[in-house]
Amino acid sequence: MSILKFMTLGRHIIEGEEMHPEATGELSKLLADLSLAAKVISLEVNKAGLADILGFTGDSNVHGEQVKKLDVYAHDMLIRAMDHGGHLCVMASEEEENIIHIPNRFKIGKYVLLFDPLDGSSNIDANISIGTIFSIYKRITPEGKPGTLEDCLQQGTQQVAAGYVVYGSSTILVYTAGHGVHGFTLDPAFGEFLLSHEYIQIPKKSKIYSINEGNYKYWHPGLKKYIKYLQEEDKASERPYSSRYIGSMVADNHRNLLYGGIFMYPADSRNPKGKLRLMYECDPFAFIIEAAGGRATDGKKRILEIQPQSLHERTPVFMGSEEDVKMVEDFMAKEEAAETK
Ligand code: AHM
Ligand code: MG
Repeated sequence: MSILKFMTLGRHIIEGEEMHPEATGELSKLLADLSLAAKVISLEVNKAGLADILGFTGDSNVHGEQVKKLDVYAHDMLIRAMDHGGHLCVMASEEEENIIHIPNRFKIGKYVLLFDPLDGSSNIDANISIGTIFSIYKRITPEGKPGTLEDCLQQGTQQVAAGYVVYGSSTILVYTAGHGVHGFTLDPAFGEFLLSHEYIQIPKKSKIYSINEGNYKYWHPGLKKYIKYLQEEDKASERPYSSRYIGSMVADNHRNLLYGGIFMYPADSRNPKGKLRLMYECDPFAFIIEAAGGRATDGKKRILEIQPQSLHERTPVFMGSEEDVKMVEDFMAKEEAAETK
């Protein structure tokens, strides 16, 4: 990886918005506020082994899972960084059951922010990469008033920007605002995100699959056949594939974006909707992966076209290199067709 042209994230965002004469600069400021939150969270994540911050808080989140202190920290930090900029009308976080209002004392803006403050947090104690995921929409309710649940429950196609920050061997922020997918590496000395991955394009076909194979027994028969197919030997189609599963979707998808790959969190007989959340995890990644030339579906339907019914709903997901995602869809469709005969 080389740092390109000493282009800071701030300048890149402004130049991107300048390509649209109608732009007000508000989105740029919103993204700049987000990058500040990312820097602060990154600092805290890097100190996790030193500070007395590891371990459970003892609380559970809205999904009944135990919450680690860093999740809470990241959630609070994002709210603190974003609630007073004057650009947002409402927020929602994976860590909070209801929508998050902008306090009365601050200006109400026209954008909506949804985020997963720290995804993959079960990995924190083992020093494995984790990440922040965000998604930005324009409000659909009248301006000037507080935003509502309706503003949050929009189809993923309506996103105006989405991104993620991966806290790994370095901290990288990747975003798209409609003109390509770009990655910026945080220089810890300057405290600046510098352009390191310009116009990321995901390879159309890959040699990597990411799925929790421990759940094999519970999968759709078509998915079982697909995974077995990937494990067979065939030079022409570059099989067997490699299996890579970090258990942290930000890290798995980041690698797949760069090298090619398919990431799957399917429905199974125990969890008919899968595990991952449509609004905080799947929609933003679907937006980024499609913008990079990839594909993201629930096995049948485009993730971005799913109409959310509730804030924390889940969806099965297959995303990454286009040909690989199409192939798993074909395997499952064929199996279903055979079953209905
Ligand atoms: P989280 O939001 O509670 O951190 O869970 C999401 C994470 C994803 O990052 C990851 O892909 C998945 O859960 C792993 O789940 P599993 O351990 O069931 O394979
Ligand atoms: Mg999550």
